[in-house]
Amino acid sequence: MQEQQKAVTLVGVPIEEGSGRGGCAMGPAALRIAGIGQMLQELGYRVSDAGDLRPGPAADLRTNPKAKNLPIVGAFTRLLEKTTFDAACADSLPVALGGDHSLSMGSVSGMARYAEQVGRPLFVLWLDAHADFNTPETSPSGNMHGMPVAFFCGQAEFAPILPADRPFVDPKQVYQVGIRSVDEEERVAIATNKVNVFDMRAVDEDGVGAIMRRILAEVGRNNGLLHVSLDVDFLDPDVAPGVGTTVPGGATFREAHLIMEMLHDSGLVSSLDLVELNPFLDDRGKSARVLVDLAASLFGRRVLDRPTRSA
Ligand code: NNH
Ligand code: MN
Ligand code: MN
Ligand code: MN
Repeated sequence: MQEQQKAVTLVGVPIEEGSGRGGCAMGPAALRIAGIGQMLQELGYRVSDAGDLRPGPAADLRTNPKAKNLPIVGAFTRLLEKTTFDAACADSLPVALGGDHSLSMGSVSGMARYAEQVGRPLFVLWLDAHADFNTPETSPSGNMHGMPVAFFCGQAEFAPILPADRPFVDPKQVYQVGIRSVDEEERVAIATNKVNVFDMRAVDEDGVGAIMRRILAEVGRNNGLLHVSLDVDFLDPDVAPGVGTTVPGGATFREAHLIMEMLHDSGLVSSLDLVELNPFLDDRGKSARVLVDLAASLFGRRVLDRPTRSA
């Protein structure tokens, strides 16, 4: 394998203003303490650390009760969009260490710009209890961590955070797995826009192995890039309690690992977000360690060598 020469760029994104509560800003520090960088080095990657992004609020963006903390969320979006794009252009796989899920407005938009430049379609795997397809108009909370998918799909009416003529992600190229909490109008929006949703019932009925084989076959067939966005609340709260929006009935430790192992074997992953970790709510670093462990599987740690199963 070529894995030895592969490069990864860690980007700390200490944003919590998209989530409506404090704590996620400590996420990048917790992931570093849990050994994210060392783990990647041990797996043979060249790791560069872009440090933590620290933008000030954007002066041109107005505060808006329907999109809370827009000036700082927008500033993070702009900076992370550029940082992600630059890393991908330098052939280094960007890993955003969150930070709340509003950061995916930036990371995915940066990857969409990169995908357009290299002429490949961008697919997104959204591992989350929530669909995050609200807009300022539909959101019951005004919290922007519930809006990133609508934003990078070009569906949300936002103030001009990024250029209006930027590349968007086709909602039909968004795959959501683990969903079990969707707001009323959001339900309509994901159906209308034909987002591919595998809710927890689908996981129970079909199993994550079958679901992932379908998704990866589709991405592979299209020579796509695959951005993976992992929200801590995708996992069952027993597995990962360190998150503000726990929803019972989430993915098990083994289901999550299988997804990561299959992602690695596919060779399709172009970029990763680890988001919504709230160390203030965690149980002695448990959730931070689970995230690093899952990332290790995604980056190639395995128990035994085995032939790759075909779809
Ligand atoms: N759907 C709710 C909202 O938009 C909750 C979103 N919270 C999340 N998303 N944690 O992953 O406010
Ligand atoms: Mn989310
Ligand atoms: Mn969530
Ligand atoms: Mn790999």
